[in-house]
Formats: sequence, C-alpha cells, structure tokens
Amino acid sequence: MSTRASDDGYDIYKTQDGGRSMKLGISAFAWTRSFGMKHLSWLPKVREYGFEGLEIPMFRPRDLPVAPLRMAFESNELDCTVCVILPSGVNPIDADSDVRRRALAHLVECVEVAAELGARLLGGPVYAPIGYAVERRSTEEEWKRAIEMLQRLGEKLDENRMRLAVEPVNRSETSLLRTTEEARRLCAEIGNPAIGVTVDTFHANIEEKCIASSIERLGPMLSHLHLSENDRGVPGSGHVPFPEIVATLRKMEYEGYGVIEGFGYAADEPDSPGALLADYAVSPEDIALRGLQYIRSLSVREC
Ligand code: LER
Ligand code: MN
Repeated sequence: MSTRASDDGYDIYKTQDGGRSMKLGISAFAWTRSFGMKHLSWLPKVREYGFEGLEIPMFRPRDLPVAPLRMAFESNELDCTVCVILPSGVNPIDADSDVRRRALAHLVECVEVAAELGARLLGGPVYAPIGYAVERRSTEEEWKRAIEMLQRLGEKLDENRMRLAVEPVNRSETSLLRTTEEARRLCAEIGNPAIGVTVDTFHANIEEKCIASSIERLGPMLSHLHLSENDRGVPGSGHVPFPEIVATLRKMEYEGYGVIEGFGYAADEPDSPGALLADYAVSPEDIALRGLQYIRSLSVREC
C-alpha cells in the first residue's frame, strides 16, 4: 500500500528519518469476538480512522461472512490479517491421533478461509486451545506434536501464499508456548520460512523479563505484533513500555503489522471480550482512536 499522509499531518508510514515503519491495524476484538454481517459497516470507519488493516478473530472459519467481508476489505482498501483461536476440543497437540487429525483439518480450513478473505497472514495460538494444560507443564511429546502439525500445515500455507505467525500466550491461557524464546525455538525446529512469531505485548508483559529485548532477539523471525496494554485497555494508558518497544522496532526496521489488540465496552455487544473485561468507560472507539494516536505519536518521535 502506498505511503500517505493522515489528517493530522503525520505521515504514519514513514519515520522522521524517512525510513519505512510498521503498518498499523486494529483487531475486531476491540468490538466483538463474533464478526458477522452487521459488522461490515465498521470497515469504512476503520479506514477513516487511519488504519491500514483490520484483524479478524477466527474461531469457526465458515461462520464468517467470507464473500461480503472480502468485498468490504477490497472496497475500503484495507488489509486483512486473521487471528485463529482454536475452539475447545480442536487440539493439535492432543495425545489422541483422531483429535489431531481433526485439528489439522480445522487449521487447513482456517488457511483456506483466510486466503478467501484476501489475507496474507494468519496468527494466533494455533498450537492449542485456550485453557488447555494450564495446570501443568507441557511435555516433550506435546512439543513434538506441535512441530509435526505445523510442518504438515506448511504445504497448505505455500499453496495459499500465507504466512503463519505463531503467538505465545501467557501461562493462564496454555502452557506450551509462553515466551518469545520458546516460540523462536519452535519456529526454528519447524524450519519453514513462512512460519514466524507474533509477539503480543499483553502476554509478553507477563512472561518476559524485558519485552523490547525479547522482540529484538527474534530478529527476522518477528512476523506480527499485537500492541496490547497490560489490561487490554487503550495502549498508552497502562505500564507496557511502548516507547522502548517502538524504538526497538524502528531499530530492527520492522515493516510488518502492529495490530492494536484491546477490548472496549459496548452495551450492545454482549459477545465481546470487553463485555467481561473492559472498563465501562472505555469504548471500542477509544481503543482504536486513542490507541492509534498514541502509537503514532511514538512512531514519529525519536524515542
Ligand atoms: C489472541 O491474539 C490472544 O492474544 C489471546 O490471548 C486470545 O485468547
Ligand atoms: Mn494477541
């Protein structure tokens, strides 16, 4: 997508020294977890706000309104990224080979539907459902099953020119991949250049000693980023060290997406993560607009 200036005079796709910076997107999680037809009208708004991309949470891929959604992405000149969250029971690292077979079929469908949406990047904790094995350490067998599963998915990724960005999540969501170093090691063992890492600063804030250094150590294996505050509120309103993180990304010349993943409260969206977790005073629009303004302010300043 070409470089363009935004209304407030910032050229958000160029840094002050003229280099390219990361592209900015917003996750639909700010509003809802179940994106449907009634949400298509958001895409012009997301574009108007100044985002280049919108991330769609994908639970059951065929539940999404695929064809109209793709048209809306195209007509609003927005990039689509996808975040896969595996429904319970869809488990790529289960001991039962039938469960693993069904999990592979599910992941294949995720890649296919993401491609139908026009996405080029699929992220999320694709190795286990949220809540799996939180009460114990993961095992060597589970590690090997994750590698085997994602190696087997490689052909489907290639066929659809899709990148996969595996997301480590904190200890209360699953135990297999918690840190960026574990994710880096997993991807290195998979050995497919189409498979890299998503860093989510909410999870990293719990699991890393230093978020910025953990990102820097990934180098080119950093494929995607979730810009999330420590409480999933508006980026910049909490204690995630975004100035240091953005400075590191600039040093790395990171050109991938930084997707704001925060949860807002809206009374008419009961199926949103924010219905349970967001501050009543923080709307989805606050997450988007105030978050974007804050991240932009860091992107144009020498940090
Ligand atoms: C998905 O991007 C994520 O961060 C997970 O915590 C969702 O459960
Ligand atoms: Mn995330």
